[in-house]
Amino acid sequence: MKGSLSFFLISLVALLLGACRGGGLGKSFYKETCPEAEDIVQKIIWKNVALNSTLPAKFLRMHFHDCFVRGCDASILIDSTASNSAEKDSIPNQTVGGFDVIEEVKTELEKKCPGIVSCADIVALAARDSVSFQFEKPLWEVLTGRRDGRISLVSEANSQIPAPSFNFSRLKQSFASKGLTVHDLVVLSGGHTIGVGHCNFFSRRLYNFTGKGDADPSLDSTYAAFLRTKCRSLADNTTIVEMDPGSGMYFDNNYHKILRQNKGMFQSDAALLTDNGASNIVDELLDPAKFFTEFAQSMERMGAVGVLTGTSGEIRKKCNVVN
Ligand code: HEM
Ligand SMILES: *[C@@H]1O[C@H](CO)[C@@H](O)[C@H](O)[C@H]1NC(C)=O
Ligand SMILES: *[C@@H]1O[C@H](CO)[C@@H](O)[C@H](O)[C@H]1NC(C)=O
Ligand SMILES: *[C@@H]1O[C@H](CO)[C@@H](O)[C@H](O)[C@H]1NC(C)=O
Ligand SMILES: *[C@@H]1O[C@H](CO)[C@@H](O)[C@H](O)[C@H]1NC(C)=O
Ligand SMILES: CC(=O)N[C@H]1CO[C@H](CO)[C@@H](O)[C@@H]1O
Repeated sequence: MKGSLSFFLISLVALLLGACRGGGLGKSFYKETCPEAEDIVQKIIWKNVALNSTLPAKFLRMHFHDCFVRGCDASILIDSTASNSAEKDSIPNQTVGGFDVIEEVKTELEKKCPGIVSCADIVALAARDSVSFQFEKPLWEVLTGRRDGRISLVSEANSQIPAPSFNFSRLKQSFASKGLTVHDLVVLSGGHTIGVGHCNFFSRRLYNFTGKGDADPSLDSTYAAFLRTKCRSLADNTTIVEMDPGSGMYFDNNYHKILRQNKGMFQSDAALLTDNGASNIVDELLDPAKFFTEFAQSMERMGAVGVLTGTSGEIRKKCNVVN
C-alpha cells in the first residue's frame, strides 16, 4: 500500500515536471492526427534554405520575436487590418522575413491535414529545421501542440522585444519576464552567430556614442574602424553587416568567441560582458560541445514561453489572418 502510494506520488511529480518543462507541449503531438507534419515542414524549409541561405537567420529571429510577445503563438504572422496595427508593423519587425515560406508550409499542411497543425508549431519547427539544414540533422528537439493566438498588437512588440541599446539589467529583466534566466540570455544571444544587422542599430557605437562624436570604448577599436568602412554615416539605415564576420552563414559558437574579443555588434551583445556571472557563461560557451548542448536546451525553454495548448486559441486556416 505504502509502495503504491509513493509510486503514485512519484508519477504525479514526474507528470508535473514533464508538463512544466514543455508548458503542456509534447513530443510528436501530430503523430496520430497528421503523421507527416514534421516531415512536410522539414522538406519545404530545407528546399527553401537550399535556395536562400539568409533564411535560417530570418526564422530563428522570427521564432524569438514570436515567443517574446504573447508567447509562441504565431501572433507575429498576423497582418494588420484597418482597425488593428499588428506586431508586423513594429520597429523590431521591420526586418523580419520568411513569411512567404511559412505560408507555403501552411498551404501544404492544410492540403494534407486541414485544420490540424498550428502556425505557432510551424514557426518553431521552421527555426529548428532551417538552422539545422547545414548539419543535415535536427540540432534541438521541438515539442509540439502549440495553438495560435488571435491577438497581435504593434504596441506589445515594441515594448516586449528587447532593444539593441539595452544594458545588462534591462536584458536580464526582459528575459526574466518570460521566465528565462541569465543563462538562457547568454546562450540564446548566440543566435547572432548567423545573420546580419542594419547599420542604424549600432552606428552610434561607431560615431556618436556619448554625443561627443566618439566611439564606444567597449568595442574593439580595429573592429570599429572596419565597421565604419561599411556604415558610412549615422543616417545609414539600409546597409547590412554580418554580425559574425566571416562566419555569418555558419551556425556555431563563433559569436561567443568574437564577443570575448569585444567584437559583439550591438550594445546588448557587449552588455553580456559587463556582468561577472554572464561573462563567465560566455567563457563556458567557448567550448563548442557545451554551446550546442546549451543552445538546444535554451531553445526548448524559449519555445515553451506562454504557449497556448489544449482548447486555448485556435488552429489558423491561414497564418496571416485569424479565423
Ligand atoms: C538579447 C536580446 C536581443 C537583442 C537586443 C537582439 C537584437 C537584434 C537586432 C537589432 C538585430 C538586427 C536586425 C536587423 O538589423 O535587421 C538582430 C538580428 C538577429 N537576431 Fe537578435 N537580438 C536579441 C536576441 C536574439 C535571440 C534570443 C535570438 C535567437 C535565438 C536572436 C536571433 C537573431 C538573428 C538570427 C538575427 C539575424 C536576422 C537576419 O539576418 O535577418 N536574437 N537581433
Ligand atoms: C531570401 O529570403 C529573404 C527573406 O525572406 C528575402 O528578402 C530575399 O529576397 C530572398 N532572396 C532570394 C534570392 O530569393
Ligand atoms: C540600465 O538602463 C536603465 C534604463 O535606461 C537605467 O535606468 C539603469 O540605470 C541602467 N543600469 C545600469 C547598471 O547602467
Ligand atoms: C551626436 O549626439 C549629440 C547629442 O545627442 C547631437 O547633438 C549631435 O547632433 C550628434 N551628432 C551627429 C553627427 O548626429
Ligand atoms: C531610413 O531613413 C530615411 C531618411 O531618414 C527615412 O526616410 C526612411 O524611412 C528610413 N527607412 C527605414 C527602413 O527606417
Ligand atoms: C515584414 C513586414 O511585414 N514588415 C512590415 C513592418 O512594418 C512596416 C510598417 O511599419 C511595414 O511596411 C512592413 O511591411
